[in-house]
Amino acid sequence: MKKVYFAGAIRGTREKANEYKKIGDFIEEYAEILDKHVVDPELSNMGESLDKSEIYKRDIEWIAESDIVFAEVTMPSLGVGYEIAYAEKLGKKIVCLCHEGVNLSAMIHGDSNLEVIFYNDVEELWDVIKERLQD
Ligand code: 6IA
Repeated sequence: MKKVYFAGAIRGTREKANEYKKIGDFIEEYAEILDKHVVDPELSNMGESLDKSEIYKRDIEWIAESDIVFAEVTMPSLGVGYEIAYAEKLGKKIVCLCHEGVNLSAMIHGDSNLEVIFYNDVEELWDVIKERLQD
């Protein structure tokens, strides 16, 4: 079973937390999500109550351990941008998921190492997520 790192805004905003949950539930039918807290809608925008350097260390270890990174990039988040760049340096496969109509940063949309998929409803993502988990 593939290991997935899921990046989604925490401090930025939890506005899309319900969508992270739906996407996370779908991914979990086919793969293991290492950082399950990000897809937990109960997580407040203060994040987990772990020490910040422990969170950092654990998250970058999980990125290194993952086979693929899915990053929900609809909402601006410093942490998500950092994680994408970190995963790219490790040569990870990275799939960015973004709501249609968002003026996405050129540092994400302009990076040819990243795949960016635009969607209106999360259901539109199921086929592509399944495919990427099978590659
Ligand atoms: O800048 P953001 O908080 O929006 O960054 C979100 C991204 O960074 C997510 O993909 C997470 O994997 C990671 N991340 C950022 N903060 C945390 C966190 N608690 N717990 C787990 N993962 C995190 C933050 C609060 C803590 C300093 C007490």
